[in-house]
Amino acid sequence: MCDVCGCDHNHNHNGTKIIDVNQSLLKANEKAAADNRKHFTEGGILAINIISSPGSGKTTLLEKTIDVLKNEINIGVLEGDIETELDAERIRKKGIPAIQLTTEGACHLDSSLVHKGFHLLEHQLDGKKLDILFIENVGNLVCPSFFDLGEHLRVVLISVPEGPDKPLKYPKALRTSQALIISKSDLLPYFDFDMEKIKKDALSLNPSLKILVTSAKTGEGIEDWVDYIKKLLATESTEKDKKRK
Ligand SMILES: Nc1nc2c(ncn2[C@@H]2O[C@H](COP(=O)(O)OP(=O)(O)OP(=O)(O)O)[C@@H](O)[C@H]2O)c(=O)[nH]1
Ligand SMILES: [Mg+2]
Repeated sequence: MCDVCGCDHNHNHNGTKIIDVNQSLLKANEKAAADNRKHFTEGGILAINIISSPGSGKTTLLEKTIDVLKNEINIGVLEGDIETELDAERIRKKGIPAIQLTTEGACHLDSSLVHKGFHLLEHQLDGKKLDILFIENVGNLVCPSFFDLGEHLRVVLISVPEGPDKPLKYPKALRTSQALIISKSDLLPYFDFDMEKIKKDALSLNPSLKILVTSAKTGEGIEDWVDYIKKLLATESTEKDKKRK
């Protein structure tokens, strides 16, 4: 059950109480998120939280990213889903350690689940240090926006078939992310998709948003995405070195 949007909720409730409970849950989540972030930063791990509607291409993008990066960068993955191990199995097939976090009904991950998942993942690493932790959130463009997981980077995917109106309809996802990936660009010939409009609307909500257009099918934009992550990784390491001095 989701504590934020109330999906799966019994609607016969007193609104004030629900808001009180939700605010304390969000506060508890923020504290756990700060702890996670500190832990990742101290461990030299870049944590990336990927959010989108179901089926926008999160796992496929991860598979492509792993293909490009796995020989030079140590990657671990936490997979969020309501049910099944399917996405974690896809990642493990690539030779990458992955833990499936099943939320049993909740439509988002929270920081305490990520904390637990990360410690389970550590057991699979045989003492190897991770460079990047990808966290694939539950497919949902609403609730994951409210939950900081302790990531350094939040990426939102919107795929071409979903339509260019999504930024304005789901503004919180755009406002809380640092990067937008417009995925499935190979499908542009088959949809009325106004690329200029989606970019303009997204930037009107978040002027510093990094926007990438990708296709896991043709490979368009994958190199730009990988370069973007590598630059962030280098910046994180430089910042850490500066602090050490
Ligand atoms: N044409 C095309 N199809 C894609 C692309 N990326 C993913 N798909 C397809 O879209 C479907 C969903 O992809 P997933 O990667 O499983 O999507 P997801 O966001 O991880 O889905 P959930 O985890 O269920 O939310 C699959 O059939 C993919 O093959 C792309 O770039 N182009
Ligand atoms: Mg997936």
